[in-house]
Amino acid sequence: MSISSRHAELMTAFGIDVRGDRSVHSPIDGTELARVAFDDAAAVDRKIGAAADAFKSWRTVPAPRRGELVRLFGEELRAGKDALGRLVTVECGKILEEGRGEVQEMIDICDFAVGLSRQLYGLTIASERPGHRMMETWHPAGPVAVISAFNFPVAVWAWNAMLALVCGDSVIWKPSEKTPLTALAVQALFERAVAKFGAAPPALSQIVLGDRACGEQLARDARIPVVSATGSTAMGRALAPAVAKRFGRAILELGGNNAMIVCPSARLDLAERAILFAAVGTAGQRCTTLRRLFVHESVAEKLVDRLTAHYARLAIGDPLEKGTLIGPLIDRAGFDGMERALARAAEEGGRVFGGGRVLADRYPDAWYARPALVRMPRQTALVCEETFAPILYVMTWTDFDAVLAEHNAVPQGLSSSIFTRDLEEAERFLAAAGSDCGIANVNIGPSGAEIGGAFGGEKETGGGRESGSDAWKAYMRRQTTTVNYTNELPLAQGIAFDV
Ligand code: UN1
Repeated sequence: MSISSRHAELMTAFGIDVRGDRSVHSPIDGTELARVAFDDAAAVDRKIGAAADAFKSWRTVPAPRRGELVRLFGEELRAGKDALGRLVTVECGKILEEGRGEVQEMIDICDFAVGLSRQLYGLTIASERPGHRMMETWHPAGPVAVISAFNFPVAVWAWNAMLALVCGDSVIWKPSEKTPLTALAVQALFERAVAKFGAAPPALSQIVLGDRACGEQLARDARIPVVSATGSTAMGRALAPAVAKRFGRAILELGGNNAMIVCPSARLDLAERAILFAAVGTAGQRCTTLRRLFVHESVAEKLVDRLTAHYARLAIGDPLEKGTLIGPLIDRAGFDGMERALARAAEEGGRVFGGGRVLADRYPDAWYARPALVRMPRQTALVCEETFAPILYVMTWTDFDAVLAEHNAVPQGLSSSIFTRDLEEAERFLAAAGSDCGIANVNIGPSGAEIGGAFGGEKETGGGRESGSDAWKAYMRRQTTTVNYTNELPLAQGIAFDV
């Protein structure tokens, strides 16, 4: 049975129109799942216009009422968790457990956003003028574009869109061209919530399907004040100037090159589990994937031996099958990138364990790779690059200051972690001169963040923050107001201006 007929009922369940001209393939076995139609530039333009219209009425709906729509959507997600989680697995190849986890992440951000819809706090500020009140109010910003990547095809949209919706913004979503079906399924669930809600403006949240040109069109369009983009650093480098040129706001979540420092006092059993989940989970295709491991010399042999034993028997295979821990890479380009990196690692003095294609007989049109563990003599130029594949570079250290410097000596700054039971080491890692990343964890790995915290990172990761904490502020415009309730008109700074 071909996978397309195996999963036809998923397409039907979400009412996905499969009759376009662009093929969508499952990375599980390469067969065609559906065909979708891309939006041309004129269609994208019309959708932006519709989003601008939707914004005009949505911004006047009280925020707690906007939260009610998000609450209803959260209920649709709960009801559809299994089916959507399965579609995530089928379309992007992550294991079912993680596909369902991704939908859970959407549900979590819905709950967060519902609570937020009764907050969106401003400030009152002391005025220097008598009889004056100063305050700060957060207003809806406008249509928000969300450009998302294949590896988290639905959750990352939800982090952005749920905040944007309660903030009073409309949303235009350009999913990765590799994963349009999950986006269409989410849209179907969203429309069910809209139908129950009753009074949402049409085009409140829309999808545009397209490639790079479509993303660039969104970036250029001044009707979209906020563009949130997740993907490679190269993508961000191309997109951000287009947004900046028209003074839009870009929220960027780009490459990561996340590390872990393992100290002599670390609980190695916990470190081992954290390393495995973070390095080989999602087949190394998370922006938070662990890519650099710095192990103290005194525990290096022991830990690396244990890891090597695990790497030798990792369950690689069909991500829909129970027991599989590592599914396929998204496509051939992903696999080729991994091969190239491993060849270079060997040239730069690395000892490579693992790597290479597996299951090619069973899945000639899919790209399963054995995760690789690479002992590097030092942090070479290659190690400073992000290769979006399951490659873990292992290096040893003896001096804490030196390893901290090495840790920070890469262009990316997303996530980081330390395993230690030494309070000083932990605190130094978290201090101003410690990890320079947006996320810094102690005794857990760098991936698998909860939605309650702000998510994002520094340097080439792009500086954006999404999801929890006060990330919502990026989806609103700030207004400072001073009100005079007297019969005088004193000027600030005591300026006399008598006319
Ligand atoms: C991503 O890979 O783009 O922290 C997002 C994590 C997930 C999100 C990853 N919650 O690993």
